[in-house]
Amino acid sequence: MTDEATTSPQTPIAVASNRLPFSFHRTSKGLERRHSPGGLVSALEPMLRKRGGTWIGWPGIVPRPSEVIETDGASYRIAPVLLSESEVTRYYHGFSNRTLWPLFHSMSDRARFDGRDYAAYAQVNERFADAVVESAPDAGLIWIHDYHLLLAPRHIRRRDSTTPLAFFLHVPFPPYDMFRLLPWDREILQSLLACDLIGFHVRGYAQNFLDCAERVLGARVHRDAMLVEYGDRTTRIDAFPIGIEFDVFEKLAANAPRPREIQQERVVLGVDRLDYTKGIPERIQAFEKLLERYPEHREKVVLLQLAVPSRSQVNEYRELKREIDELVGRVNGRFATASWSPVRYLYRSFRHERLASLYRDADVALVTPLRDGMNLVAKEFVACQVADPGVLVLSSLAGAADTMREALRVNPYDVEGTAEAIHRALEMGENERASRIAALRIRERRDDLDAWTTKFIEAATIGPAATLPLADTDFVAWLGGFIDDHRLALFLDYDGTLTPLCEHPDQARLSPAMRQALQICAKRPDTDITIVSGRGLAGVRKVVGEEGLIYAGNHGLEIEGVGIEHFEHEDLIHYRARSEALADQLDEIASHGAWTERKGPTLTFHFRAVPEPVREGLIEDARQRIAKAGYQPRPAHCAIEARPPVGWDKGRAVLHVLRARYGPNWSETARVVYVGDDQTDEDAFRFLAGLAQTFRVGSPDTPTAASRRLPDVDAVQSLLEWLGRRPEPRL
Ligand code: ADQ
Repeated sequence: MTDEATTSPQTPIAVASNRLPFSFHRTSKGLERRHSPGGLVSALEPMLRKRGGTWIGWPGIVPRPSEVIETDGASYRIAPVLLSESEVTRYYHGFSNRTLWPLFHSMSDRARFDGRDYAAYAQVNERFADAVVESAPDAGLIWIHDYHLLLAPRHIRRRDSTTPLAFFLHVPFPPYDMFRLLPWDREILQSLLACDLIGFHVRGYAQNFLDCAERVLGARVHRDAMLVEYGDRTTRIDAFPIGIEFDVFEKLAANAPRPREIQQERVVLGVDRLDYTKGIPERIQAFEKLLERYPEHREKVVLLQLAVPSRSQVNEYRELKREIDELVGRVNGRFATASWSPVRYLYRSFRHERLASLYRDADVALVTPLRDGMNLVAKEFVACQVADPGVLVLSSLAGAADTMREALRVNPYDVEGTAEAIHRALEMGENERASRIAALRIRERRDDLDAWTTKFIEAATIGPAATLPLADTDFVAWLGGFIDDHRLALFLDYDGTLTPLCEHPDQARLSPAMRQALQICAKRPDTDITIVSGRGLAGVRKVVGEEGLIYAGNHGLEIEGVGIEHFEHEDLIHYRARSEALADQLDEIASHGAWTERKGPTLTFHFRAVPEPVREGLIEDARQRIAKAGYQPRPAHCAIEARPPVGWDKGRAVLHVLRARYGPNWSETARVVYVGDDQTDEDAFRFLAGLAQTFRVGSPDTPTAASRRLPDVDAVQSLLEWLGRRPEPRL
């Protein structure tokens, strides 16, 4: 893909969303292509039509062998992603619409968590990612849309590291307390943070995302600059409130004939996809309350509710339809007269021309979702007010409420309050109506769809955001309150943590600056340092060479140092001789630069220098020999450790040090910080979860149980420097 950092307005864009702008339906005459309903398509189709590029998406049907998915006729390329029936069930109806949709709308009681749905979702997302990379090699920007494709960015980034990659979420991003219900919260955040830019409708959602990145992943978050640093990437986070094609709706409204649905009564209009987030039952109840409280509206006002069918395979949606049918029946049964029915409910899709005339001629638009990313209906209504101005009643829980301040705000759960707002809207004088609508129209005309896409694309292609160097404020935020007035028990791995990883362990030396930082910490009377290494005890002592520390060698099987008695795991005695014999056996296969490090009761088989083609075979051979000798083969950095199966690891070693040093109630005395970069440090991270602040050094791609990450050895040095100069506690 292109290397260019910036994108001219003509640069083709790859857009990926669950749905293509049209979907296919099986009819007696074969497959029929229909415009896809919903806000996302309304938003993106005009943009691609104008700019060109590729749209990657699912055509909405599982074709039979004889059926052809016809993708001609658009002014941009279409790349369909085909799904099997079971993928549609699990990825789309399942994880997307039964897990993410309700959860992201903060309706957790409706959310279902099923590992099989998630697995299918992950697999389908990978397929979308492949389709993006393969079908749009010329793209200057890859723009992924919405909650169906949260896991796509990470796969795309793996295959293409240079093209600007951006994500826009059309639904709300939930608060931390809601988001963390998701068993796959980390995976989703990690994937999104492969992007250069993540856009949300409003600032509140962006702030929720920042909270989650910080609290779930331990990422570094800059709230003022709206940046998230995670591993080696910095991602911009921002609010981009979506707009509509204002002039198109305005023109449609100016030219459309009077709709036959509107007769002599005054009209309160609702227009929605049939969805439980849209608050349709609550709205009908509010209208019922209006008629109850203000009888003067009877026979003079109707609620005209249009609902476009949506997700009818999902049970909740079928139930909702039944619920609405019953409610409409109840209200009509209660108030209808021979010449008037209060609620007119039309369950179908309308063409834009018809919608525009209904918006124009309605007296009140009732846009009362229980939660909504933005809500385009509110904006379309405003654009269509070209004649007698109507009144917009808007839910404060829609993203649109953030900017559409001049609307009458309601809490949709407050049925009485909503009834009052409808009454007020119906009674409002022309001057007030005109003033409110004029202000709304000025904003929506200015912040239209074109302005939105331009602003988003500009932000997405501005070039990578700089990573700010770690500052004291970061360490204060992470550790200040945690350590507070306690002693600090600091545990540090050596290779890859205090020194960069080297070809040969002998080359891994402490830099003078790192040594100085270590010495300053070690001198503090309130700090105890333990070096926990996979090296043998004598080896690690020698290479660090500092007095006044505790050393734990062989992953903590041997421990000695200030303030504690020498410790050696009781079973080790049986392994010293066996370890030598195993090392001899491994030496027999140590070709192509592989070698065996003898560390007393344990050993490490290094294969960093071994060329790829022979590596796999060699590793397998070594693993087998290690296992046969009664050791556990454990993966390490370009090496395999042979560990005695004695049920001991770095985690248990840390606990041993803490108890030996501070007694069984060590947590009253000391606060524990552990920093490591290796797979073997994961034992300590898991063990110390909840007991310590743990830092994993290195690539963001490696899964970790640590509470935070540090990008590299330099960051470890900054941490030590801060620990060395932090204020003395009142011990
Ligand atoms: P949706 O949940 O689909 O979109 P919304 O923004 O209201 O919600 O858009 C609905 C679209 O469908 C509008 O363009 C409307 O005109 C159209 N529509 C509704 N009823 C119709 C009917 N009976 N016939 C024909 N058309 C109908 C998601 C998010 C929103 C976000 C958008 C865009 O849930 O919060 O605003 O994406 O980002």
